[in-house]
Amino acid sequence: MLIRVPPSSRALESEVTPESVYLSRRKLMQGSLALAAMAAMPGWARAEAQGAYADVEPAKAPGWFDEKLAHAHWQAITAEGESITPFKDATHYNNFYEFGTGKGDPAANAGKLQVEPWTVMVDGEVGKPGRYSIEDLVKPHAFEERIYRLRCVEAWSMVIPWLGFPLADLLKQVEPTSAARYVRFETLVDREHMPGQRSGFSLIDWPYVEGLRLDEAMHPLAFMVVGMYGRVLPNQNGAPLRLVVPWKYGFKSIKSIVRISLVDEAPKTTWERIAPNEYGFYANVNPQVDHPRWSQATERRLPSGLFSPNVIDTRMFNGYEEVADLYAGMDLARYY
Ligand SMILES: Nc1nc2c(c(=O)[nH]1)N[C@H]1C(S)=C(S)[C@@H](COP(=O)(O)O)O[C@H]1N2
Ligand SMILES: [Mo]
Repeated sequence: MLIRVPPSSRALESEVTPESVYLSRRKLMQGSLALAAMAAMPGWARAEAQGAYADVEPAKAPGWFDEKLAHAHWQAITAEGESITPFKDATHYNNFYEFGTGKGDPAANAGKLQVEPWTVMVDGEVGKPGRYSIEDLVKPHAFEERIYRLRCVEAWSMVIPWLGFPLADLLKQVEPTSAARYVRFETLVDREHMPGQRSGFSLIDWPYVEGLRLDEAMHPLAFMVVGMYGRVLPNQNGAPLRLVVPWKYGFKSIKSIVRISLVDEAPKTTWERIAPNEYGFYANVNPQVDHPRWSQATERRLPSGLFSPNVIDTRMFNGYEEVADLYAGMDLARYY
């Protein structure tokens, strides 16, 4: 009888290698020797050393970022059994309509955006309103690395190692008043550097707006992001400061934030304004509630191609079921 031996599981190799390289590299960086060596490096070299894959483009990061990076808590949250999406895919297949609606437009057009200096207006129902420099917003918080699944409403997904700190910590810093019930976020408007905002045909009434209920915003998984893949955030991914809410569809994870307001009513969000029957305020990942024009039961995990479509089942709350308590008693088909 002929026994066929598969040639060293070639099919899996491309998926497994990046994660193992990434993780072993990350472990190395946690060693005290590596940390000491890194502290002596100039910022850009340190950024390169942090680059986990060969394809991570090094970048010069602002001082506030490098200082925090040296003390980051690596892999504070991991994604069990998942392969990390290659940096190249995470930075060249983007949604950021301010730079155009094509998936390659943000990478092509975001490079010229000025992200330094950067300020964020904090207003509304807070004890400490004001225009904060990004340095002052970041200073009190330690960086964590969190490897999260990102599920776009368009039924594709990635696994991305983010760097940042809990949104709850930022909110506590500015002291919400007892009247605060929702958090509203706004993206930069810059018609000169954001070509999508110059288009006369855009559906979007700028700025891009997103929002969370205050208890959702305070959930420990809600994350303020300033970096990814061990380096500063690329412009196309929402530099210098974005939100990442891993249990919700990607459009909730608003990029390049310039304003955070604590408010008493649910803000009207960009996608609700465009198509309220298709995109709701909650936008929790839910395989049982389909988009009116397509199923949400499965997703294409990137990288995916014609011959390896890599389709997987979508999980309730994108697999972050610890958030279920936030929605106890709510009809999630109605509050989609
Ligand atoms: N300001 C702004 N934020 C945005 C978007 C956008 O068009 N503008 N697109 C959203 C969508 S639909 C997704 S899926 C994620 C994609 O994030 P990524 O490009 O870092 O993967 O960003 C979200 N944040
Ligand atoms: Mo999305």
